Amino acid sequence: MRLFFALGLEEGINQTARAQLVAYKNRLSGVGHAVPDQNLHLTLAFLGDVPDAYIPRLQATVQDLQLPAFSITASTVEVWAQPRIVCATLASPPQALLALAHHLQTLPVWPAKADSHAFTPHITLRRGVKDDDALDLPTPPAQTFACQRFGLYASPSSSSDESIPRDNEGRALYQCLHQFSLC
Ligand code: 3AM
Repeated sequence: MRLFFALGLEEGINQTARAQLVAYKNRLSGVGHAVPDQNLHLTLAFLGDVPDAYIPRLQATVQDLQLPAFSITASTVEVWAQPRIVCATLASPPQALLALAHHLQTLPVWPAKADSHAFTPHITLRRGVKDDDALDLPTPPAQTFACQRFGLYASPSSSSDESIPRDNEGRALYQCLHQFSLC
């Protein structure tokens, strides 16, 4: 299964912030295509294809991490050429977020896929952005999210996979396999 750890940003206290970010994402019509509302997340570590037999050990290892909760403020928007996305970014990522991501990227049981880019926390809002799409994006309203838990998510390995859940527009949805609490 193709797996990644992410902040789902779905804690009850985040409802207003999440709704505002969703509204902002959906307002940028004409700039690529919006990710489904339910898929909004901040990736902490992308593990790639993990054999099912490893998943219980992965969960047990992560369950034992005792790492602190924190909050993040998404206040800036960026357009990245590779991959072609619009994303919300953090002006100052907290140290606790960077430490959590580092732990999850370096688990001995299944280290994350090496990435040529430095880890830059971001929330993908739209994909398939073209070069001249993204000029003059409106500034997003700054949104603060409490991060009290994170999840292990499965993403489809191929767009034609018929077993994966989809929204009512047929877009593939990530599946949260397990949630982990921060202290
Ligand atoms: O939406 P974001 O960028 O947070 O980009 C993919 C997405 O993250 C990322 O994993 C998340 C769920 O699919 N991803 C996919 N393939 C990747 C790869 N080979 C990857 N990240 C790093 N390396």
